[in-house]
Amino acid sequence: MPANLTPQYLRAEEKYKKARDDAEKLEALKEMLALIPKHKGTEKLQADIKRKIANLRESLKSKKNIKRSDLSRIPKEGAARISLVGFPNSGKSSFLNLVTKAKSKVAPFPFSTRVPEVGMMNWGGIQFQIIDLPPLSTEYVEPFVFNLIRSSDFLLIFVDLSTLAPMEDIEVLCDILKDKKILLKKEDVQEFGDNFLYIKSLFLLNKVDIEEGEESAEVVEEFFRESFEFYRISLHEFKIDYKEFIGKRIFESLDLIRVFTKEPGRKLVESDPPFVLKRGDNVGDLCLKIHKEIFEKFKFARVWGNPPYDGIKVTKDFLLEDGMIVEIHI
Ligand SMILES: Nc1nc2c(ncn2[C@@H]2O[C@H](COP(=O)(O)OP(=O)(O)OP(=O)(O)O)[C@@H](O)[C@H]2O)c(=O)[nH]1
Ligand SMILES: [Mg+2]
Repeated sequence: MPANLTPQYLRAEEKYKKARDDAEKLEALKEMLALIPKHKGTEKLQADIKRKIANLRESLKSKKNIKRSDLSRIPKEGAARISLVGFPNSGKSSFLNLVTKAKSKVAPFPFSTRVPEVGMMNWGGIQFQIIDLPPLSTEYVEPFVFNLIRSSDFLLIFVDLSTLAPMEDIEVLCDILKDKKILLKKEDVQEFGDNFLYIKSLFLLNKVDIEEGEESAEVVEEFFRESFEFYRISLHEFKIDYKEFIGKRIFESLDLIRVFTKEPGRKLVESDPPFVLKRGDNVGDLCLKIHKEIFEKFKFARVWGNPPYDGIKVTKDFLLEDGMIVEIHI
């Protein structure tokens, strides 16, 4: 049976042949399907168009998924990666904007953050990478959110004191993470086993400015006293002390130390950022951090710092402490 294709259909088919990408092809195919004369003679052709549409939709969907999962590929920068985790509206984006130069969208409605936003927070001369994440939810949460949480050295957990039940929120939040094999309670590690990841965290009880905010914070803290560390904040009445406290807690719980280096015979350049090392690292570790060649050519170092070291001569084994100044001789 003749197909009796119309000029309009043939034009749509031409569009399909000339389409530059899958999206254009899909548009043209949909047009072709709408314009094709519907009778027995075109049944095979109709089926063919429908199959092509289905295949293209599938391929476009998987391309879109790959793109979303790419969102977790954020290169690590600074001394540590800290992710902001919490339910919608708890203040994560407000926090990022207050402690870094980033400009994440803040809104009174939930789910305003859809993709991760990154900023660098300066604390004590070092930089922490802060990632503002889309909120957690009992509904679907995109996998990149958990991938970014897993790749973090520390989590700031935001608790909204203005919700009906902040304590329940905390329980649910922990369950959502546990479901993804992420633990916030150290004591849970033994119970759940090795394929769970424990990540250090600080719980920020936000919005203490609201009526009875302090009282609510008190109750939450009392209830979870054994399990988590809390800190009360109001991002509407932000204080620089918050940043100081939070930065120090992160720094200390990650067992980091800052070590300054100076050139032999020269004064310390105050503006030079310190090297960030782990507690327990020695002068040899510092050399390796600077360059392998420095480690290999190392003769001795001089160290200033507490307990009163006034340029004492040391070897690679010398244990470093936070704030020490080191002069390496090669
Ligand atoms: N009263 C009060 N409101 C706050 C405080 N911090 C944030 N808010 C408000 O809470 C709302 C949500 O703030 P966001 O910073 O967008 O919260 P979020 O956690 O990023 O929200 P999502 O992106 O949806 O996950 C905004 O209207 C803020 O102005 C606070 O300390 N006190
Ligand atoms: Mg947000």
